[in-house]
Amino acid sequence: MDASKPAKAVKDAVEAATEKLTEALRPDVPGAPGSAPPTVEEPTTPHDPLPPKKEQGAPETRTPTGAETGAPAIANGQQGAYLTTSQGTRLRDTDHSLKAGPRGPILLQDHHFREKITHFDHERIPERVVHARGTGAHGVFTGYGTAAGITKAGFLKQGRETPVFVRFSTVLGFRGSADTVRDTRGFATKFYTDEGTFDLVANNMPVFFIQDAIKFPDIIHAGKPHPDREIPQAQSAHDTFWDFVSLHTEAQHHTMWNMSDRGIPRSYRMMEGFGVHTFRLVNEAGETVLVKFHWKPKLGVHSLAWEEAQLLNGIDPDFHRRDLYDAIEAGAYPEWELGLQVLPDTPEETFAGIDLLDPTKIVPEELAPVQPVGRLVLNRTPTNFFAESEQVAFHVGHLPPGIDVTNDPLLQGRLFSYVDTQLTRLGGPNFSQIPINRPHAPVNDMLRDGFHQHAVHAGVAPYRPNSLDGGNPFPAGDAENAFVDVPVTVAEAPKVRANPASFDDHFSQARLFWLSMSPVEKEHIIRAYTFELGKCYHQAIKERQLRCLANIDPVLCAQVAAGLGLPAPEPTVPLADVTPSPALSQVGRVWPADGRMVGIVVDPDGDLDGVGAVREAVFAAGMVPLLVAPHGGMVGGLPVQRTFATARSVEFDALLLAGAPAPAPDALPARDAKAGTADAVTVDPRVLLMVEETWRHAKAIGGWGAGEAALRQAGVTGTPGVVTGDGAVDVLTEVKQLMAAHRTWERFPASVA
Ligand code: HDE
Repeated sequence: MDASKPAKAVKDAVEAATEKLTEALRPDVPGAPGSAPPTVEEPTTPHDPLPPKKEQGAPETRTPTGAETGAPAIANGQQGAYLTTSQGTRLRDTDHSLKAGPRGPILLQDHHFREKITHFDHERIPERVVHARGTGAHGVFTGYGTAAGITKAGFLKQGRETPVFVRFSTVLGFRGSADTVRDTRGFATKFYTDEGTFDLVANNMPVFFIQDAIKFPDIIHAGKPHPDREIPQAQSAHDTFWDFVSLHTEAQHHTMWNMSDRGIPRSYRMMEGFGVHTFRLVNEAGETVLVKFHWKPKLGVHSLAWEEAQLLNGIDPDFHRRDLYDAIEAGAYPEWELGLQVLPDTPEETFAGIDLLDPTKIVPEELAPVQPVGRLVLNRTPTNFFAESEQVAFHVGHLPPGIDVTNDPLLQGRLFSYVDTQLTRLGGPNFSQIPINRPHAPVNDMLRDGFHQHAVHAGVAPYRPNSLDGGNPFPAGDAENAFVDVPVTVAEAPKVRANPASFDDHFSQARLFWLSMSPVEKEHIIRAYTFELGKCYHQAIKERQLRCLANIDPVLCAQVAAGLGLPAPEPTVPLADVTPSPALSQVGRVWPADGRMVGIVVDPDGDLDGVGAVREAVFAAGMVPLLVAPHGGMVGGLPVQRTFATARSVEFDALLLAGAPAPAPDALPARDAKAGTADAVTVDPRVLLMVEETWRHAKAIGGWGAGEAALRQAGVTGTPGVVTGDGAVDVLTEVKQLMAAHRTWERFPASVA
């Protein structure tokens, strides 16, 4: 490093140079593995490791105690051109163990062999007990300053930029499970603020299954695969889940959210996030308010169709992960606004009759609007999944001055669990020193030693008070921005294992959610309950859950009962008289289509007019075009991304037909079962299947020229959401408008009001 330049300048220069190089290597569509195209022959000329891809970020290079190092991010990766041992000794050969002659045996002295195998034997760490399946991205949060009056937290100050790392996840599935299962999604954000790290460990649903943390192992044991056969994976459609939620009725509200379209998001980019609990904010003057945290996605809240989700679980189990990375790589940076529902901090801790300590309740936005306080943009993917997404460790107790907790009994339990779990998952008490977890604020914590200690602490007196280290570290006060434990008065009360009486209402807000849905969303909820309960083995469990549904809504109960072939029971409690909250519905507005995938079917033997222009127009609209052709390689000078054999409609948000390709040579059921019976058709049957599925999933379809004829053959011309015309780009313009509403909802007729 050039010692004459400040470290930060060197770091910026290296990163800028890396950016330039990778810009030059940038492929057309996202997803290229590696930052440079490979050669057919094995490369043999030694050179340094390739730079990361342009969109890849990495943890800032900080010391274990939070100081800037000035080193570029790549300083944490492999160095030099030559293969070495872990100690940096160069090696001649890593393909043959050291043997007594070519026929062996292997010699115990082969330290390279032993090091390589031993390290490999220990590559895996325990997966998270919940939220094991997830994926992360780097970004930046910018405060609007609108929260300045209610909290002293600096990262919310106007224009203040704070680096963040976000990890999205499912809850139930194992680390290798599919992304698009029906489940709650985690939405955990680490803000590396200069006043200490703040973790907002949120979900995409605003309520939780249980009111007291002591029940967390119970709900998770019920949701995870059955312990005898270890099935089913990553889903709630099984007896133990429904056994628990039907007996433990406080779970009914969250269960309703899971059965709604929120349980199958289209993309992590299109999810809301909720802190669930009520938190307490404190300002410079020591005044407090209660708040609920909300993330509002710029792209709106959208979901998959259930059949799409099911198909994707097989066709692209990494769908959400890929979608996030592809969007960032394509420059369609996902964005959210952080918002607060601000509620008065009264001794009762209630608002409009809603107990703010009950995590099974929301405060409808119509009663307390969500006020925007900042903007989150995700603009970098990890350079290394394990180092970043896997090793990131969140904790609800990572709080900066200005944000404090409440007595919500679920939150109180979480305050214990999150550190505890990292001890085994990350192998000891020093997990905050792992690069992705390093704070960006100076750390002087008197914590010492332990497994994997990365810091080299000086001094002799890690205790307080001391005189041998000159009294350091010193306690901070208000003037030094110390954390504020708000001195909330705790009412005198007996020690009991009990809930407040207000926690006994288990059905009113499930009903509120149901009544807030549009007809098509209600249909999806009916179908989800019917499907999930239909997968249960035992009749008694289905009957018990129907009793719960009867207490939520008679129409919902009757429809699900009919699907299960069971009588609909009568309610056992009076139906709650609630006012619907239109903000809960996902349907009826328009949103930007950034980062959406558009499949373009081309016929290499047909007229390719307009294909190039449409492809450019899709790029220009911030979306990603994927050319689909009978074979790989190039068509009309353009690269093919999918073949009829590899493509499936569920990968695309819209389908464009630029031709009517005849059945390709591989359109044989024996080669590709999707081909079905190819005999009767003049268009490749896989293209017709794509059109049929896209139509069934209510997504936009467009065609021009011969493409229009293919749509006619598929029998969809003239139906809602199918655009035909002469000009390719005009067709795209209309298709884009349809995509803004996410789906052509008329194609899903509803039977309930
Ligand atoms: Fe968590 N939760 N949780 N949780 N949670 C974990 O921490 C726990 C709860 C949430 O991407 C674990 O590091 C208890 C609510 C997310 O790394 C563990 C209770 C909400 C993530 C844990 C809850 C969440 C976790 C597992 C009941 C939404 C993934 C691994 C009181 C507001 C974070 C880990 C990531 C992860 C405990 C309830 C969100 C075991 C005891 C409510 C997004 O510590």
